[in-house]
Amino acid sequence: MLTRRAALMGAAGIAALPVLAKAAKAEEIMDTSHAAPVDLSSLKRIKRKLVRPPMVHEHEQVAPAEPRIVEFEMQIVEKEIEVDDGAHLQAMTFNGSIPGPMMVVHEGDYVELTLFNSPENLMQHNIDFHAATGALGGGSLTLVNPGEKTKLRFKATRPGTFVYHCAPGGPMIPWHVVSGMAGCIMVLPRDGLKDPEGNPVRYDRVFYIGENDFYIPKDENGDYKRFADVGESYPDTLEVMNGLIPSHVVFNGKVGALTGDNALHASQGEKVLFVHSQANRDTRPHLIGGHGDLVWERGKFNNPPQRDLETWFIAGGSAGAMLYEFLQPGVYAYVNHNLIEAVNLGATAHVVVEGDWNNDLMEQVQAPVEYDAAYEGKTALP
Ligand SMILES: [Cu+2]
Repeated sequence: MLTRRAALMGAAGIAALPVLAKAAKAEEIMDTSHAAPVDLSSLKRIKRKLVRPPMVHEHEQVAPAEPRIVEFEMQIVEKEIEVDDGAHLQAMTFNGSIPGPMMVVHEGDYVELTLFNSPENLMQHNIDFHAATGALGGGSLTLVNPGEKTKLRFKATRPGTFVYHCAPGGPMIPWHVVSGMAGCIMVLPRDGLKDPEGNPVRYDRVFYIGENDFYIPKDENGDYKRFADVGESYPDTLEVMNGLIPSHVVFNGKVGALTGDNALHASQGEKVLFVHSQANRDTRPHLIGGHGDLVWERGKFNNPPQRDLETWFIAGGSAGAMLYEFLQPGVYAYVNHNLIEAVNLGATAHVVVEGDWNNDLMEQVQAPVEYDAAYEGKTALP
């Protein structure tokens, strides 16, 4: 382990040194070994295998029984990804994906996560759950060196969608987050979601959209720089990060991750729950051609959802949820409605919906055709 850590310090440069020292100290302060033991032996255990976003693992919308201990495993993977043509990011990821996989439990359940920091990695990592209580969201109990694993259990006491992210200390925190280390957990009410009147709400599918701002440095010719590993990428990336102007703003790790051949699919009449997280920066999702039927803008299910929103707000460091029943077939664009970020920087997804067109909701009464400007159209002007 010492060799790995020494290698890391060499690679990341002296800038990272005090930060690592600080992180290690925080870990030492958090000694919980003298706390009274808790007996959870009567609780049922269930294992959930995490899947790659935008998909979400199998789960019940209404909890079937008493609270359970829900076991998850995640592996931290540092790897290079191509965010756009010629734009490579030395990424840090939960389970190899950006965003990290979405976890689903019910209020009152216990989340038990085994976190593996792969021996091929260079960095220390941990996990801070916004859904958890104490120890910096679990961050100060989960700091692992490359080649180490740890297991954390926390009780999911508040229903809602919550971000989780890596937070190993000091400037490592924003860097790991904007390198991809963030995901989301959804804690459902035990009896499922409800509309503003308290009536049960069910969804037919869930899509998990994780939005990221990336800060990829350029060389003197204006080309994106490519680095040998995360450590080497740090000093230049830090400079771009501190300018607060992202090179990319994307959904699910790269430009085009959810468009074209990678588009999301749904059917007319299906109710789709969109969970949207942004761990670092504010955003404003909008479904072009649709609406937010029910929107838990701040993602917390004890608050009644808002109806019929056109655009909603996800505060940086949070996850929100929106439910929409698709009424028309066709291609919908789900965007960050800062349209520069959506179109020029990457934050766009497509939803392809199968079904039969409803002329009552919309009809093309006249297809585009040339007209005689000498006679027509004049009366349209004021
Ligand atoms: Cu990390």
